[in-house]
Amino acid sequence: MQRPLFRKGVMLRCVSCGALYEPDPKLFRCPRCGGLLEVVVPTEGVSWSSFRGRGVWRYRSLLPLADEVKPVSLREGDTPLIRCENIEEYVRRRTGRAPRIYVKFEGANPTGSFKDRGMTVVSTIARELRVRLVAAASTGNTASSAAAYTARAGLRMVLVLPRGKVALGKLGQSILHGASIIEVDGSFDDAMKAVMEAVEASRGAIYPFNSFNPWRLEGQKTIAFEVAEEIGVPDYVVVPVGNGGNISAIWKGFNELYDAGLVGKKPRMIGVQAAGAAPLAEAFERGLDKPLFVEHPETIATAIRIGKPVNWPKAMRAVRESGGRFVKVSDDEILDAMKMLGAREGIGAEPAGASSLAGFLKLAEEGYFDEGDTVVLIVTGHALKDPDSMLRLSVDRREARSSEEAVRMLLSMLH
Ligand code: AN7
Repeated sequence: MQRPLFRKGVMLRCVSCGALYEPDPKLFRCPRCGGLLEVVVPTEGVSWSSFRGRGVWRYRSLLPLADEVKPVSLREGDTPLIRCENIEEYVRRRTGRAPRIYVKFEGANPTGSFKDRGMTVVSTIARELRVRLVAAASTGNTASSAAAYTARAGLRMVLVLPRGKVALGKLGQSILHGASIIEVDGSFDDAMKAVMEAVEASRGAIYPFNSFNPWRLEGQKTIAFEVAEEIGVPDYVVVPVGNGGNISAIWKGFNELYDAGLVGKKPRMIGVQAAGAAPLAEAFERGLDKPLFVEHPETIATAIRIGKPVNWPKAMRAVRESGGRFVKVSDDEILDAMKMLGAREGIGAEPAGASSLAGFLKLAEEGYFDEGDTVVLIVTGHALKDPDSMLRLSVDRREARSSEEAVRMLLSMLH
């Protein structure tokens, strides 16, 4: 007999019609209505003392995999939660109010983004299932992470990328970790469509690592667990949104802590989108409950250059249920936030990662936050992912024709 893959009591639930199913690692759509599925994990008997070790697998008692299954892991998670007093001071001077600001620095994960939290779970499942081929569409970070984890698991990986639109570091990582790469002329949404169709046509032989695979989001929900364990439940969590998987995973994490009786409140979730790729933020601002898909999304934050977010029902629910909101930010606001994190706090964010600060600053200027509120900004990816965006920032930068001239320049800088 094969050993069980999942913990006892784990189920799949359709987020549209509520139908419940036995946990099938290859079921990605509700057979009844076609809706997205979410994993239901039993929370009875889970206590703070049931968490052991470090990183994502510390929270194993709330993860769906059976205890006997050995994880494919790079020691992901356990990322720093950094108080940002310099930005607090800036906000206090600009607005007269000083919320407490923390950055959850997901750039500190093994491949430099939050994706690693999900990939440790799905690559473990794929290895247990001995799948023939793993596929993922990506704006870059899913690719980097999936390539690394499948390499470690001994699985074959093929990435479908929008040609010419993936940041340099991410493309380099994908090559480094030995994945096959298909570069498609089109957007991320075209790449995603290709992966979904191929998964369907292969009848389960191709296993998808994109976030419509609900098992991946189980790893990502540990962001909530780490924040709550370190500082309790904040008033607001600000999350960059592309496909909408991460914001819904974090919301799910806080709900599970609440259901387990480990915390007594939930945060408001704020989703940030780039103005040129804002199907959810635009819809929210107009009071619609369906996204306004964008055919040709464009933003410097290539990680979230996504016009048709597959997880939109989950993302919309996270924001509405929590009493939060969506907000959109311009590319200039994103670059300013990236510079502020880098030059005032020493935190290196890629543009999409800095968009959480950009969204926060925009709302802070509108008086959205109160004195004493605690706000956690999720900085989703590392600056080194996207060297070109760093080189666009301005700084005092001079050329010296000789070392003597460099000496004169150095000494002149004392004044
Ligand atoms: C740095 O890699 O979609 O809302 O294909 O890389 O869960 O999609 C990346 C997404 C935010 C958005 N910040 O998260 C991909 C991809 C960074 C990201 C997001 C992404 P979701």
